[in-house]
Amino acid sequence: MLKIQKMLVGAMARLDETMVINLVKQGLQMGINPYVLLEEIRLGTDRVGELYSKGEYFLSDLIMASEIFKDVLALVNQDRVVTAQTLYPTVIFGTVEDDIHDIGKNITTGIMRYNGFDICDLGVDVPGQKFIEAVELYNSRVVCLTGLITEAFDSMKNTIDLLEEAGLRARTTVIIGGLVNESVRKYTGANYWATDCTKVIELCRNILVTNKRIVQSS
Ligand code: B12
Repeated sequence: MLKIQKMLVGAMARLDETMVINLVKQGLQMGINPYVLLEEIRLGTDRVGELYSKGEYFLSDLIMASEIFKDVLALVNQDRVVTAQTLYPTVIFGTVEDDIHDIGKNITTGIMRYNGFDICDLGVDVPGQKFIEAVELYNSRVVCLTGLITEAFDSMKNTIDLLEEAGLRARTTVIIGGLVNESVRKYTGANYWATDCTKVIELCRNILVTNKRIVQSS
């Protein structure tokens, strides 16, 4: 790993905004993939979360972490050309009910749009019924759910149950992301889980182009 990347993790964990921004600028000038830089910053936010859990950081520090992340995203997106033409059917995306974390969602939808996916982003704290309405409206085959707090797992499950009740489950693939794992996938009934936002591109291509669902090995 390059020195710059290691330094990014530490700078984010210390919430040193000036340092984070300078390192990102340097990284971009060196031609490092922006998403590699974002991933290091994400690792730094994990450290922020740990310190918050231990009572060493406070809510204001979580807010600071999200502000730094937003500034970095703005910097990274500054010179990006948005893909004009979308290549695939609409993917429905949202942070589930009771949860307002949206940084990971915004990064993932950004990457997907850049790769030619049309995204209907429902925002944060989205009630299950809104996802159902969007699936019906866009005739979508993929729903992506973000959740970072424990309460989000029930909201994800509820959303998937509602898809079932509406008779839409069989034709809809549900991918969950955020602070999730295989146990959460099983609990919620989702088809896939991912914490690496780049994986979603391959998954969605398989589903939308070849109409193929692969069995997830975690
Ligand atoms: C920043 C932050 C906040 C910000 C959020 C700002 C925002 N606009 O998003 C603010 C300050 C608002 C906040 C509030 C709260 N937070 Co908070 N927060 C965080 C923190 C530090 C970082 C989260 C983050 O943005 N990470 C960076 C992004 C890039 O990572 P990511 O979301 O995981 O996304 C990546 C992947 O998961 C993936 N991805 C994301 N979505 C999807 C979807 C799909 C389909 C796919 C494929 C991939 C994918 O792509 C991304 C890039 O790789 C985490 C700590 C942590 N370890 O995560 C705590 C954390 C999530 N928060 C926590 C808590 C407790 C709270 C509060 C309850 C605090 C409070 N007392 O009020 C509230 C909850 C509010 C609510 N109802 O949602 C806990 C949750 C614990 C739990 N298990 O429930 C954590 C884990 C901190 C901790 N260790 O205690 N928080």
